[in-house]
Amino acid sequence: MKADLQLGHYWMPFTDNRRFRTKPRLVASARDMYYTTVEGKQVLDGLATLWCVNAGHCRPRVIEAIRAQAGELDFASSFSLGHPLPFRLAERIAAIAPAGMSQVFFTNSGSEAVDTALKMAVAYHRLRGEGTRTRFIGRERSYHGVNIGGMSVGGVPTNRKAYAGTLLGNVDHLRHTQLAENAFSRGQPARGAELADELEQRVIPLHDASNIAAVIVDPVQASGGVLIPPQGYLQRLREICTRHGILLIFDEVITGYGRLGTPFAAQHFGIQPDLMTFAKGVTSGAVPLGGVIASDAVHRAFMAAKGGGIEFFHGYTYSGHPLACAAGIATLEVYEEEKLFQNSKSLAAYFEQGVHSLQGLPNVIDCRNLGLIGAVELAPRPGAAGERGYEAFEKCWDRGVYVRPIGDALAFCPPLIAEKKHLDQMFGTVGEVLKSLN
Ligand code: PXG
Repeated sequence: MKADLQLGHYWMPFTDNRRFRTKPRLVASARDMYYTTVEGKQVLDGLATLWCVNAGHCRPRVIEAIRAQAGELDFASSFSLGHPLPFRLAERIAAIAPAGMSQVFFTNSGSEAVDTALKMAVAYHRLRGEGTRTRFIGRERSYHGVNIGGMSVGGVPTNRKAYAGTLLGNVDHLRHTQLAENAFSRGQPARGAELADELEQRVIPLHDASNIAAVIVDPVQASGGVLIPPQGYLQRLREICTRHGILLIFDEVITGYGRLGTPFAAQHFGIQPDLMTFAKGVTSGAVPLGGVIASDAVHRAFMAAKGGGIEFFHGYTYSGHPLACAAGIATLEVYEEEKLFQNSKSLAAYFEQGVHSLQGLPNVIDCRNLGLIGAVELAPRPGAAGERGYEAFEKCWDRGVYVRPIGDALAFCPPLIAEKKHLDQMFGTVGEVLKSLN
C-alpha cells in the first residue's frame, strides 16, 4: 500500500467497502495478461478484468490511437452535428455483425445499451401501429446492467431486492436454465431446451403477445453465475418470438467480441436476434463504450416514419465520443490482425479441459464452460453462502491469479490473447487453492 493513499473517500461500486479497507487489493499497472500491484506483485488477469479486456492490457496500438485522438479532437457532439469516427467504427462493427444487422447506435456502457435497446423495441412497435406492445420479458439470473430498465428485466435477486418498489411493472421473467442434472456438462448442456417453451405456454397466454415488446436474454449468463444455455434453447426462443411478433434482444455485453470464438454469440449459435447490445470488449476496456446493433428491419421502421424529424428521441451527450471510437477502431484492428477470435476458438478445448480438471476437488459441485468462459461452483458453507467462494478468490489473488467470485462460484474469462501456459497457471493455482480450502 502507498503510505499516502487515503481509502476513506472513494465509495467503490459493487464492493464490500468495509471489508476492502481491511485488506485492499490495488493495481498499479497492467500489460497483456498481467497486472502489477502497488506492491510490485504480478497477477494473472483470469477474468479479462470484468469480462472486457479481450485484447489484453495496454496494447500499444490502442493506447497510441487514444493518445493521438486526444490531441486531435477531444470531443464533438453527435447531436445533429457529427465527426467521422463513430461512422467509421459503426461501419467496422456492422462488417462483423450478423448479416442484416448493420445499424449501430452508441452509448457509453452496457447498462445504457440495454435501456436503449428496450426503448428502441417499444418505439419500433409504436411506429408500426402496435403501441400496446410495451411489456418486456427477462429471465431469472440474467444481468442486464444497473439502470432502471436493465435492473427490471434482470434477474439477479441481490441487485433487485433493495429497489423493488422502483422496478418497472411491465416485466415478466422466464425461468433460468440451471438444471442439477446438467452438472459437469462440457459445453452446452444436453437437457433443458424445453425451458424456452415457458414463453409460449405461460407468458404469452398470460399477457397476450399484443402487449409484449421484447424478450431479452444474455446468451451466456455470465455475472448471474456463468450459466450455459442448453442445446436448442436459444433457437426455440427465437422461433417463439418470431411466431408472435416479439423482438428478441441478445445482450452481448460479455459474449460479444470473440468470447465464443465468433464476433458475437449470435453467430456461434446461428441465431439472428432483432437487437444486440454490446460494450466491454469493443474497446477491450480501454475507454468506456457501448451500443446497440439493430436489424435493418427495425431500423427501416424508424427511417420510414411519416413526417420527418428526429426518428428516435434518445441519446447520450457522449454517444460516439471521439476517444472511445478511436479506441474501438484500434481494438477491432488488433482483433483482426492478431486473429484473436480464432485464438479464442482454438483455445476453447484446452480451456474446457482446464475447467473440468477441477472436478473431484473438495467442495466442487459443478464445472461448466463455453468458448473462453467458464466457472467452477463450490458447495456453500452451511449458513454462510458466498464465503467459500470469496475466500477462494482472496487466496487465488494472494497466489497471483485473479478470478471472480460469484456467490460460491469462481468465474474464468481470460483475455483472448491467452496462451496455454496462462491457462495452466490459472487452473493450477485455483486447483491448489481449492485443495487448501476448508
Ligand atoms: N449486460 C451484461 C450482460 C453485462 O454483463 C451489463 C449489461 C452492464 O454493462 P455496464 O457497462 O453498464 O457495467 C453487463 C456488465 C460482475 C459484473 O460482477 C458484470 C458486469 C458489470 C459489473 C460487474 O460479474 N457486467
